[in-house]
Amino acid sequence: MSDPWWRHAVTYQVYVRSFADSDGDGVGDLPGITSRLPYLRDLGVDALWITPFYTSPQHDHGYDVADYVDVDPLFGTLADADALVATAHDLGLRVVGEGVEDLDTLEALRKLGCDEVQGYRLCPPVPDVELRAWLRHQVVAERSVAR
Ligand SMILES: [Ca+2]
Repeated sequence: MSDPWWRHAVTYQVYVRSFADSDGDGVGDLPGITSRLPYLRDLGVDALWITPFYTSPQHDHGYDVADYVDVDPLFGTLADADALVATAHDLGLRVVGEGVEDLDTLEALRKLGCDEVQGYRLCPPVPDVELRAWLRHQVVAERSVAR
């Protein structure tokens, strides 16, 4: 069985709206994140997990997406997203894109160069009973490895 990179990575989740504001409008944005990537790398971060930055009416702080394949002007442009991913990779950081609700989003995040993607389309929430069973299985597996 393969051992994926993210199993051992320090992953920093960035909430775009609040992380870093590059233009002084009071809202964090993609260029703001890009400007702080060296700082995150110096902290020992291996990967950046970026919350949704797609076009949205912003009733739910960007999670109410109107267009999964474009950047909300509040957060920047597609060119800003390209620059963020390219800069992250230049610094040796991996990028996780969030909000894969359909195949168009998956393709758009892959085109940007995201190393991993996450979202309901790929991994819908697990029912409580299944999650408890999975956690029990993990604990048993860890105990048997420790012996
Ligand atoms: Ca801003």
